[in-house]
Amino acid sequence: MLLSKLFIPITKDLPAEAKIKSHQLMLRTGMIRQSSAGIYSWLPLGFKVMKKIEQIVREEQNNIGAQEMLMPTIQSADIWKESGRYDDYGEEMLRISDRQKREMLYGPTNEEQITEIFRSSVKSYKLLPQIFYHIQWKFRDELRPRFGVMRCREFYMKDAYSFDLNENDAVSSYNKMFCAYLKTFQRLGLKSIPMKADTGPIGGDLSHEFVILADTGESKIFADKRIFDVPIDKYKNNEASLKKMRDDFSKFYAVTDDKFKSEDFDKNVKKGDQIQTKGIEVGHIFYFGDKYSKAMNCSVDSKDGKKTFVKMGSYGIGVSRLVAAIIEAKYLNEKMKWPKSVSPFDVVIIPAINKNDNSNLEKANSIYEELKIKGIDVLLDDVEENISNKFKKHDLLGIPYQIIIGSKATKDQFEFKEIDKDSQMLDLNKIIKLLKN
Ligand code: P5A
Repeated sequence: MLLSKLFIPITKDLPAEAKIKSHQLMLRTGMIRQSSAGIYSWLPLGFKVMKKIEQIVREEQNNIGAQEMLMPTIQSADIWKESGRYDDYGEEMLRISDRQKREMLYGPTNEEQITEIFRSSVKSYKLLPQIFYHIQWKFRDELRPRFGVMRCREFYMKDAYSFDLNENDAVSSYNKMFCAYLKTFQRLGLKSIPMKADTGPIGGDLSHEFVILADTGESKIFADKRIFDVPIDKYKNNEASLKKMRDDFSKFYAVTDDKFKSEDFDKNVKKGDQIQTKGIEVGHIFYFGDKYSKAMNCSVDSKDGKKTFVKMGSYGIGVSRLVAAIIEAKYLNEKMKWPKSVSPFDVVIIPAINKNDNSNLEKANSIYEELKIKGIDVLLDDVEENISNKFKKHDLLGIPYQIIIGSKATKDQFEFKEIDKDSQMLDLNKIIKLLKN
């Protein structure tokens, strides 16, 4: 992509409500534009990052055999009346009526809808277990939307739903998802900690929030610091190994503030290992047994012919929130620092462009073409602008690698720089090798 063709409407005047760095940086780099309170448009740069995050989330869901589908954003109130949540959900739910005066709503989550789909087509235990997911917009009429896309009203979520015959199997599904979440956040360059948490309006009694540490986070967390050292790569993708992983994490105290009791904290964690800090909730998983299946009469015939209400869990990742959460976890001074896996571009070529001499731009162009052929997602800064302004801009954008075509460049050696490291002179083959790795 040529920078001259990329729509990045840089905003200099920040609104007063942009209090945290991720919100400010997302506005400054034209990633998002507010359309009304807590509702945003995603402009090309922001959208590109969000799509990369979405794809990693998708791959890790597919890896555990979850099946992707797509449910609508607008739901009928009838199924919510069946589950009993139509009234319980309160003012956070955006209620709509259509021209026939039918009560509809913009989905804040999809437990009812997936249960309705499941009950009308699955009748036998033989089709269990099943895990479905979709990646879809949600609406929650938050009283105080804030921090940009971190807590907004319209947001993009991956939500998955598991169906099992009994509690034992359902806990295996829960463990699979637990592990998939840790892997997903790791691929996004984040260290996430699973914390025992309250279940709120989703319900059930088993739940973990996945939290990443950040001073600006809204979740207060209390943990044994040794939980940070539990490795996640050594566990295999089989039932026993996944159970072991969850057990290994469960050995260490880690809770959000609604589960916190100071006497438990002191009893379970020695003083030197206690951490109390803040974090951002990027995912939340729930096991709620037959809460929805019973209320909505969703049962299957078990082996002995008895009707059994299926045991369900639901599992959410805040895909749009993650864009802000990654910035919040990684930024340094005024600079963004994208992990390679989600950076809007793999590399940027920065030629020093001189009005009377085209040679740097020509060199940059031929490197650009070569990198594109090699499948590298490359941005070429072809804008005629002072080189120090260019560096400032790219510091702000946080693309992890730069190829600088200036006075140091020779016929076949170019200055290659990894963000926050010293640059080195390399030929194009070496650069391609490094970028491919
Ligand atoms: C799990 C999937 C649920 O809704 N039902 C389906 C369950 N859980 S949750 O914890 O309420 O939300 C899941 C994740 O969505 C993100 N999130 C938000 N992101 C931006 N703005 C919001 N207002 C918002 N609310 C929730 C969080 O990452 C949360 O973990």
